[in-house]
Amino acid sequence: MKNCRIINFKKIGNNDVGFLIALEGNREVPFNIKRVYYIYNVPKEIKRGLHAHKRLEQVLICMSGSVKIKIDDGNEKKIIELNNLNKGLYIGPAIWREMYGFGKSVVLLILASDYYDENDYIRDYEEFLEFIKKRNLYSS
Ligand code: T46
Repeated sequence: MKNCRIINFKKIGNNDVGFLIALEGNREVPFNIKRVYYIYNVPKEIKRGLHAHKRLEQVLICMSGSVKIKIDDGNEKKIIELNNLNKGLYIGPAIWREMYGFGKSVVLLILASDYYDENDYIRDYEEFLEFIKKRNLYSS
């Protein structure tokens, strides 16, 4: 899907001494990192996300346990399971996302390209589809 992809991070180390993963902005992470936040202690039955961003780019990394992310570009939908410390899910602008299948042991870390701005959110699915339509018109 355009605007979403798995990034494989390089692990440094081995089973004898353990591993280290280093993430740098504009290198492993394809943008300048302005904000880091994490989501944890989410009950199993709860769905989070249910929105898209107009401009924000993010990389999601599951630091503990496993979580499912449904991504939707208005055309195609995909479900990705994040359960590996050396994989990140890049989500670009104009992608509807839903995170589910948490559990109390899950810690989801997010690296974001910008500061928190509620005006960048599209929290209504119909509005998201309209946004995509307009965006496609201007980009073609
Ligand atoms: C996203 C997914 C993956 C802040 O005050 N600062 C922040 O940096 C963030 C991210 C949120 N908030 C406030 C806004 C809401 O009052 O925290 C509350 C919960 O946010 P929200 O319902 O948007 O959380 P999620 O888990 O549904 O979505 C979050 C991010 O907001 C979103 O950008 O892509 O994680």
